[in-house]
Amino acid sequence: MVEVNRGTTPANTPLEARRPCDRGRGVGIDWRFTVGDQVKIRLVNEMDSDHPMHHPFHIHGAGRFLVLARDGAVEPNLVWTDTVLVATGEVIDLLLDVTHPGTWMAHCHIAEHHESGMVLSFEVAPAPGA
Ligand SMILES: [Cu+2]
Repeated sequence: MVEVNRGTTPANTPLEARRPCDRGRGVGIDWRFTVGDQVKIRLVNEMDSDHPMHHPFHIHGAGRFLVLARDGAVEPNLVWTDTVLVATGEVIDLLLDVTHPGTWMAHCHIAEHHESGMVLSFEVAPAPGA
């Protein structure tokens, strides 16, 4: 069988997600939110990664999000969703509306990528006084 793409492993398909206000690369992913938060998240799918391709990014039940912009261009059709396709080389800005407490997962929806490490878990605390 001809190999079209290199095999994916946690070493060559890292999921690096950070808030726009975070600085630097490769910082640990430690999302901690509270119900009621509205969080901006930037997804960067680097063209020069070891495994450049589109990634359907999904956030489990913590809430819903809007795609605010793609490559800096404001998204004209704001629709609540839980998954967005991040094209190769694309930068997407999301606004996550956090509505449900618990431990949740965010990941690429391609099973091979998820299993090779494009996944994180994060915590959502209940709303104060709840
Ligand atoms: Cu993927």
